Amino acid sequence: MTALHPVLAEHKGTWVGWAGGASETAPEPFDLEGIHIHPVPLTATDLERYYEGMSNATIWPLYHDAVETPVFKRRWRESYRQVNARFAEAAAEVAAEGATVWVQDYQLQLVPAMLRERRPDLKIGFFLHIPFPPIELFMQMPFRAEILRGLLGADLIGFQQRLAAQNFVRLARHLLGLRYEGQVIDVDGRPVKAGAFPISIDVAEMERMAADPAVQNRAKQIRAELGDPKTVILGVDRLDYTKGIELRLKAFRELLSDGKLSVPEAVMVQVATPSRERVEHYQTLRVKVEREVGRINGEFGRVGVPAVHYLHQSYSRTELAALYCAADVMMVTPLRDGMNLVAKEYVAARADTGGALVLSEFAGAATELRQSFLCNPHDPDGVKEALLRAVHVEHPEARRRMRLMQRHLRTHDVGHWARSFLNELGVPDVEVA
Ligand code: GDG
Repeated sequence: MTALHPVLAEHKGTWVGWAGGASETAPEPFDLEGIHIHPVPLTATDLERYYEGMSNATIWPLYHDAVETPVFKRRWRESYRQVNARFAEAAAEVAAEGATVWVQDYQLQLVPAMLRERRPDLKIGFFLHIPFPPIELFMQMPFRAEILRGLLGADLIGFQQRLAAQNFVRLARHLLGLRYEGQVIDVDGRPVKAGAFPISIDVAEMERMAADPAVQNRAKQIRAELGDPKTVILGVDRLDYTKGIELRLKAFRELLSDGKLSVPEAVMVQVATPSRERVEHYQTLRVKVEREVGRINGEFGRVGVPAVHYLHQSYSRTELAALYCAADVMMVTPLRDGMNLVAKEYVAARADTGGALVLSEFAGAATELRQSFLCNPHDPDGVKEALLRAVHVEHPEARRRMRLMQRHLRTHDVGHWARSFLNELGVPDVEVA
């Protein structure tokens, strides 16, 4: 939603989305910050089966290289169908004749086909924010053909990466025997296009926020509160097992233990925003991360001087911007990530052209942010080496890298993402679901 807000406001679109919380009925539609909101309710059972179950314990891990074992349960599947039908119904109800509906993400993969059936007059786009797995992995999905047919209800299916789009067209041939030419699949005579549309951020907004004197002062204050260390290393993620938080902590611990880094010259700040707390994988992860933080602080901290400042909390956007400005090294080390907006936010926030980004090759952002310190998150020594290079990079070299990445982002912001997708869909005016 954060990424789509400027797009929706600009196009005066209607947002058909979860009302938040558990309830049988949704509030009446309303307007908020230039956007028309049409809430859809989810009951407590939907939350458990559709959202926490099918979406976040089956599809999420399966599409992220099965870095955690996907859980398959039949009753979750039925709930996924029901909720997708509810969203399709709501979109069919609010969309004007011939309108465009843009369906977002893995929780709604059946919606394009359901919507096409109800409203063949609509133009339908779908964007997947997370990776799309290779055929071998996707084939584990119990109702795989139904999901694929659901997606194929769209006119245009957008992915973060070219490879994901390729996985998809190959899968359509493999599973349903559909023919394709380039990225266009022939679905019973109807062309369905797959393509890569790497998402981005509101770059100008982040630059403005980071330049705000209040944010700059807060950044200085954060550094002072940390004891004015030489090097502040930062991580900002939802507490999710795909984000590689543990491996990053381990790299830091080993560098302290090797004597390559020391406290208090170097400190680490890890913001781990609470996420999906009722899903078991996430509960286990929290225990592991907190154990590692405890271990590092136990071994390398002193009274009043922790080595890792661990914050299992949510922050305001301005506080995040201040943290970005305060950090010498940003660590973004996912095992697999569709894009990773934090990496882009950090680069955009560093208009002072300081700072260094350590970035996993397995984040979609790595395709674009080539001047970061890239690493393979599966190789602990590689991660340590990238972190050390980022810590010791000379200032002119750091500035050169940052500037090149900033130049790229200024022309590839979230507006560019939305326009590219919608242009490809052939739309001047849009409704976004
Ligand atoms: C999915 C895909 C893809 C984080 N903590 C706080 C907070 N955040 C904001 C960040 C950033 C966003 O949340 C996280 O975006 P990411 O891209 O890093 O990761 P996912 O949540 O996994 O997003 C991902 C994305 O969709 C978009 O397509 O890039 O690959 O997994 O904007 O700044 N925001 C606030 N307080 C926090 O504590 N306000």
